Amino acid sequence: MGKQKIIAVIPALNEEKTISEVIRGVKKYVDEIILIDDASIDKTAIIAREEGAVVFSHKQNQGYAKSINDGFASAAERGAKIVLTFDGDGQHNAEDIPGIINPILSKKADVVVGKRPYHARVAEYLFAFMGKIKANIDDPLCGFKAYHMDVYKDIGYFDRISSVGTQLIFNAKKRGYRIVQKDIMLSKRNDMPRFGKKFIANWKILKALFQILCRG
Ligand SMILES: Nc1nc2c(ncn2[C@@H]2O[C@H](COP(=O)(O)OP(=O)(O)O)[C@@H](O)[C@H]2O)c(=O)[nH]1
Ligand SMILES: [Mg+2]
Repeated sequence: MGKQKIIAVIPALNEEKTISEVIRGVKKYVDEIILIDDASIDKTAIIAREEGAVVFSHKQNQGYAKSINDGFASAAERGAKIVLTFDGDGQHNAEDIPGIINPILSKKADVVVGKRPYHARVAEYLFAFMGKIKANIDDPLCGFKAYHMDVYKDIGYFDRISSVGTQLIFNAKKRGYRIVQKDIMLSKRNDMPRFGKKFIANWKILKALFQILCRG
């Protein structure tokens, strides 16, 4: 049996301060890195390309979920067997990648969801409560996840409802795929989250929560 191609998809918005180190770390564990630059106004795309990532740049900001949609489509075209999503801001630690990927490599899981030590926002606690009830997942909003490509191909899309990166795991659960959780480390971000200030970020998460409950 041949080696399974592993591709990391990194959504990034104005992450020029951290992206170089993030790519260098992730590169050690995956075959390719696809970075979706969502109309960054800084050097994110240039640096990512220099570091060897395949970079797609949106002309206008299309958001986190749409960016990962594009990343998955490209990963499928490039023959990925496993896709990993990872943040570009340095909050995730690349040393956690083997722990996230190994359950899929050893066929013990179809999807692996990272579990952060704490939630950053009030709305995340509500979302996590729903995730626990619906799919027994403690941290559905964690951006660090791995998927066997068969799951994505079976379902046919990553996200259609701006679910902050969660629709595929809920669909996977519905179809009976095996989902495993792994504790991950979480570093502090020294500047503003790109997801928005407190109120905006909480609002986006609440909207995603209703979308999953009504249409997910
Ligand atoms: N492509 C894209 N990436 C985004 C967007 N907003 C945030 N990100 C990226 O998604 C990751 C997580 O975002 P972040 O703001 O750190 O969320 P937090 O960790 O929940 O505070 C980072 O790599 C961001 O650069 C967006 O609108 N588009
Ligand atoms: Mg972050």
